[in-house]
Amino acid sequence: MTAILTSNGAPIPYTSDYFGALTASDRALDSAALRARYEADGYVFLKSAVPAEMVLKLREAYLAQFAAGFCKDNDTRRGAFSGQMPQGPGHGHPGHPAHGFVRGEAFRAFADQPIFKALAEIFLDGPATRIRRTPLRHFIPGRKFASRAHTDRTYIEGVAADIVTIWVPLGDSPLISGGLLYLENSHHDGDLESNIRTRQAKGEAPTDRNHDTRPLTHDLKWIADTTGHRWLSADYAAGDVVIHSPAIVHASTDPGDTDYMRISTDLRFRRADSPADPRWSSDWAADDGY
Ligand SMILES: O=C(O)CCC(=O)C(=O)O
Repeated sequence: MTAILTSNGAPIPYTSDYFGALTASDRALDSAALRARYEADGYVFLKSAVPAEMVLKLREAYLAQFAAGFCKDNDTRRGAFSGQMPQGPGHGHPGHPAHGFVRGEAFRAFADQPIFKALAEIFLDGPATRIRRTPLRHFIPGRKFASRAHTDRTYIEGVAADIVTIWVPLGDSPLISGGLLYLENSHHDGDLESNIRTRQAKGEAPTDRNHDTRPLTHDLKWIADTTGHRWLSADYAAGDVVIHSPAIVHASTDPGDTDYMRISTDLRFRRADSPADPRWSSDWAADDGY
């Protein structure tokens, strides 16, 4: 493991001052115990929650949409990057494979499996409806591009108790390939977002995107130093999922020294009796502005 990681190019030392381990929960816990973990930690990390083979098949089906030569050795099952960038529209824009894939039968059938709804219903403590807009993320080694620190509630309307995200890595997703990180206990830090918003307004919060104030920052070291919270990481395997609260800050690092591509999806559910955010009622497109 390299001693310095980056996120959107901003460095963060890979030390115990900045990083800790995500704690996996036992799948055998009953609903009340899982809810208690969610309440306490802001996330529940479940190993092997869905069959790895099903996840790997979806990964393969997605990568098969790209032109020959994109995957190393044309091995769409493993999904290593050949070094040959795809031509055409940017990720998730109309005409890009991800745009068509989230509208296709294989992806919908995956997202609509009863296991995900059943998990959501545990954490929402009642009937859940899947939110249609479902981003497909794909990070290509060699590029300094990662998820910026943010909370989901910045992007989707609704109170925290009414919405839950199930983050599903589509394939293995170790830290070196940019697996998701959670800012420890940030969901319990009531002043965190407002403090950072104040600093953003004064121009004191580092950003690589002046036009977009929704992310808290791209600088994961700065936010850890500023808030006193560490980043929690895991070497996710195909089949693992993390259920997370709309109030927990999360982000990712740039892919490091690996050719393996991190692909994942965020399934979102709301309580069936809560209001729907109309912006999230269509299929995801990277240029939909939400
Ligand atoms: O996969 C990512 O990098 C971002 C995921 C995310 O923001 C989410 O699941 O809410």
